[in-house]
Amino acid sequence: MIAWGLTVVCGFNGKHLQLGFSKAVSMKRLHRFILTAVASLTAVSLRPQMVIADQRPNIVVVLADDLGYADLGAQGSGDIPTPHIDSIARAGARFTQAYVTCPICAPSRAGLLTGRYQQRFGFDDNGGPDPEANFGIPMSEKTIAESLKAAGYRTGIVGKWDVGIREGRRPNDRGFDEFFGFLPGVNDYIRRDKGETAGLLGRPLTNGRSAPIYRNHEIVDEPDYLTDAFAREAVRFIQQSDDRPFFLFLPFNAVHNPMSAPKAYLERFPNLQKDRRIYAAMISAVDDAVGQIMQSLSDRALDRNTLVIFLSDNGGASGQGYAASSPARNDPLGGRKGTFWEGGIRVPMLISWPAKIAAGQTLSQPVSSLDVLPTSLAAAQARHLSQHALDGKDLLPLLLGENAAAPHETLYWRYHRHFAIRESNWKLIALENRAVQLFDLDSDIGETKNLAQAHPEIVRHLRARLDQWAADLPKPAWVRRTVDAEGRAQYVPLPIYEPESAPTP
Ligand SMILES: [Ca+2]
Repeated sequence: MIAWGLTVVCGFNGKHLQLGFSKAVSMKRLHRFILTAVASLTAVSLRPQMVIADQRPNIVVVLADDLGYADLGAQGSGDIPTPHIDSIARAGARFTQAYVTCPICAPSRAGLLTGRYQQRFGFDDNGGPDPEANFGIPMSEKTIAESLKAAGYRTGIVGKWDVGIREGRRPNDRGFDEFFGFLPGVNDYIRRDKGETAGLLGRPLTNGRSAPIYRNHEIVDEPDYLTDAFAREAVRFIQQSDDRPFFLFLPFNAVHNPMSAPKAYLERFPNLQKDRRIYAAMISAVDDAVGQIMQSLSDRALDRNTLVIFLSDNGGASGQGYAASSPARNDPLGGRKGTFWEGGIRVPMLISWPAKIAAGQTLSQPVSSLDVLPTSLAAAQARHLSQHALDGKDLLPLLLGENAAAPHETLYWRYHRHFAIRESNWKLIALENRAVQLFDLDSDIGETKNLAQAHPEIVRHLRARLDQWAADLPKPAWVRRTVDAEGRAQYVPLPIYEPESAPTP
């Protein structure tokens, strides 16, 4: 690959803006050009065309599913080593207070992909088992992939889509050039007939619920353990990179139910009990996948100029009711997936970009999955196609050490008629038909002491902020339903409703 040209670097408020346009000229293309010129016996003055090397970074966003807050080496896990995922933190920054916008999968992913609170477009809930007409990110919203594609990026997604089933709402319809993965929120990790030979342990889904694996619009046969298959396809996407920078979104379904892992990963954890062992093996497979991706970037000398973001779509699903089989750990946080306590919405978040971001940072400013889009677009110097105001913030000033101020004054959550809000050290949770709860996260990260009665003025202030935020929101565009044995639609409650979910007042 030969690139002639120059890079234009200019200051923007003393910041990091780099303008790059262009295309590198491949040897193949140059060779073809020379042959054509000679063959035509035309006198050609071979003069390198003046082009400008594209300095924009590649962007890789890795999203784990239901990962426990404590279940990475970088987060202090003592029994699940994750050296490859940890390497992102070592090479860049680890956020200790990163939030997602919902404690369940699909709404959280919709917020990340649009940079806007998903409630602004009625995406409050997961979809049901059927491809409901309304389910998905509406076309009135623009995704991160649509904007990066418009800016000249090659875009790919490998993994669990979960934000639209029907035609018109699928990855190839929403800005992704290439899609490998499945559409709904849950899937088996291995084809059932392959389970025995692969040494699969754990709990496959019931018959008939496995979702097809797609390569773009075609259903393909996938014999490998799904996390391994996603690693393979992510590496393939990187290896096929061309003159353009790329955006690779890698939303794993690991470590979501059903808990299952092949022997090769299970054997790494001989001393763990069964459920924790399977869960650890599933994380270890994700860690291997991240390792393969980082190696692939390194092999192509792309590692320094690639922005890598790792986070989970919600907290670990450990405990009673919702996903009892998941032995995730969210400590020291209280609550779990499906709740507004920190264990449901605070997630590990790691960001590296060795060419720009200093290594080894630990940042405690509250940030959000909403920030992935504006941060990525800022790094890519790309304009967002949406006409709507973003809720996410560009984290580059914070990551580059230019501005240590917390990017968000307030963070909000809504799930149907349940709400939460965080402002400075205060967190208020207002669940329907339940007494309001107020926690001081600085002194009580586990949310064990309800201070609502001790600080009525703070409760009033936060309620007013919540009301103000919620006033403009539409109603949820659909309600998640399932069908009972007699074919009747039934609402699927989340544990956010369960009285036992409540921490001790
Ligand atoms: Ca999830």
